[in-house]
Amino acid sequence: MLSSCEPQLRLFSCSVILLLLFQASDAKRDLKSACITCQQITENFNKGFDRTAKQNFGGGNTAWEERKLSKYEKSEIRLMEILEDLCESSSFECNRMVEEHEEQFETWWFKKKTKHPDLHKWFCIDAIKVCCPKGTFGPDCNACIGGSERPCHGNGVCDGDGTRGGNGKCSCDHAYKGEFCLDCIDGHFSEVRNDTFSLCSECHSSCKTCTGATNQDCDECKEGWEKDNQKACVDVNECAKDSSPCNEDQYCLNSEGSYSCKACDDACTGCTGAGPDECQACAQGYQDVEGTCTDIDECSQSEPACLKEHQECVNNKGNFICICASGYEEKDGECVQQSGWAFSLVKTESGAGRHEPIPPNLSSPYSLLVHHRLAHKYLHGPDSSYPSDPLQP
Ligand SMILES: [Ca+2]
Ligand SMILES: [Ca+2]
Repeated sequence: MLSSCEPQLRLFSCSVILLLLFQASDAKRDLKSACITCQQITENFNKGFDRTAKQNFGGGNTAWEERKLSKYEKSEIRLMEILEDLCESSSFECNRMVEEHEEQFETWWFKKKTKHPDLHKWFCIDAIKVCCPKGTFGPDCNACIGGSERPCHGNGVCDGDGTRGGNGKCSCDHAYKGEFCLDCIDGHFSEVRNDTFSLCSECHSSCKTCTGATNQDCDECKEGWEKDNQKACVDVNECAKDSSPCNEDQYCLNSEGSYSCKACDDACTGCTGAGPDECQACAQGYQDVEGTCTDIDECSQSEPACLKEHQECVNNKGNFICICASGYEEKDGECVQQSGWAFSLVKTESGAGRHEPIPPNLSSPYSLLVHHRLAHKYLHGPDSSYPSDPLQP
């Protein structure tokens, strides 16, 4: 029993169990990622090989330098320089793989390089067996579905292709489906098809399914399209139907395979298109002027629009408003002479803003000093004396 274990032993047992669980769940992914790591290592090896070819050559061409160079070319020093730069220091898996197989690199460098110049094949596939040749997958490097020459018949990606992992099944490219990626998906038709080759092309945009490329080759039309006399799929004009599919304050705009509803102009009550000249009737506050619904200027009619005393009329699009004239304010629905003080954000001499009381009918531009004198009297009474600095009373 674990509970009867010595603490150290218990810790050890737990670690082993966790490690086994971890390994089991990650084994499948590891097989693929180990190959990717190995691939990167061999790519970096080739880069390092090119880099060191230039590095230790001073550019001279004396016999001594050339002898030195040829000695360096196949030297252990050069191998070590290449091995040093194979992995990012943060990549645990890469560094582990290089350390674990350092001897393999030496073997290849000194004995196998001439006969087996492809390091990826020699190292990743044949020596440490973490990769497979292209078009094959899994522990035994079996051929992908569709064969190793053209996995998935050239229309998809084979799971685990080139690694010791995966299951060899195909993820088909767009337009293809089926275990072998030879069938066409909906909206596509087969141009060429035999046991090993398939070419699927897109149907005409009006077809749901089809046998060819034009709108006459549709088996079935897409929504928004219908067959005409020649059995071709053509656009349905939704806007020409007896009952419009749009709301009353919208007009209908037909499009290929669809339609849209757009808002009428503000000047219209119902419309047949965009703008105030496409109205079925003019909205309230507008009148027809030569076929265009135009705002009525209520303020310039012979009959005054605003009837109360001291009112002014302001025209707006589609309506008008009555406001109290300058110096008057609204009180209980009437315009009465302004008596109170308003507060306004004014700019002080220092450039800052502050709320100051302003007297009624004070028209700008006005003297800041006069304003402050008035403000001071408002705050401290009409008989108060005015301080020297208006901004710091
Ligand atoms: Ca349409
Ligand atoms: Ca108006």
